[in-house]
Amino acid sequence: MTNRGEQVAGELYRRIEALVADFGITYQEYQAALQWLIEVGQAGEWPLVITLFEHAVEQQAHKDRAGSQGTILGPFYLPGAPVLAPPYELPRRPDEKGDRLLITGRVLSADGTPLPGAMLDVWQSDADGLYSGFSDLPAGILRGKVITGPDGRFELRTITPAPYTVPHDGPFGRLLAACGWHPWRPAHIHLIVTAGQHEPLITQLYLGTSDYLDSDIAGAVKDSLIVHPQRRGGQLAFDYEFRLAPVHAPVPVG
Ligand code: MBD
Ligand code: FE
Repeated sequence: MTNRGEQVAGELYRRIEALVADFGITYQEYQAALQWLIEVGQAGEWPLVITLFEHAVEQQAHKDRAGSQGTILGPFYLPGAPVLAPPYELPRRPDEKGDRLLITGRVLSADGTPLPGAMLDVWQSDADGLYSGFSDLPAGILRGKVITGPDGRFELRTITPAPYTVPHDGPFGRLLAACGWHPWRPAHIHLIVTAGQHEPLITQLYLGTSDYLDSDIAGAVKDSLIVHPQRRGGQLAFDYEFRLAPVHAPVPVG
């Protein structure tokens, strides 16, 4: 028996050998690929490139999990966002662009039991598709934590995010252009929902009006994650229920 590392690395090696043979890869193409790999590293774009494969791992990891579907974490999560105070509103600039958006909903256990005191850690881009901490946006903008009330309910005010282009002015963008792929993700809001005795739910909610729902460059859209905000007065609003998988305590032995 060989170990798992050898099995996986060995298979990767054989698949690349086969790819070179099948496509008749030339020395020129090999040199170009080598140069591209080096430049991805120099530009600090590996986290971005690797994110494009996260959906495959996520689907594998959670295929048998009870409760709501989740999706990928992506490269722009920052731990340590503040717990906000009610009435919950993600920190924004006074002149923040975008439609006002009210998100209401509940956090439940997979069997429907409400989960009071659950936490939603939320982050999103602004109306120009920029994330604080990874752009010139002031630190902490459009990031924060919300706690559910006694019946598992929460309300959060924010603004609608815009579709997002992954950075495409560097080596990653050159690959996209060479392949004829667009660099867009549909408009989305990221959340990690946690509660005691339950598995964290890492997810994203996608605006049903957004472009690119069928062609997300990150391959991370699922039908159950698409929401359809309705106009209510001066704002958009939608409701969503998150159902978390219980963690089963190990059966004590003896
Ligand atoms: C994003 O905002 C994102 O969520 C992912 C997965 C990849 C690039 C940018
Ligand atoms: Fe994102």
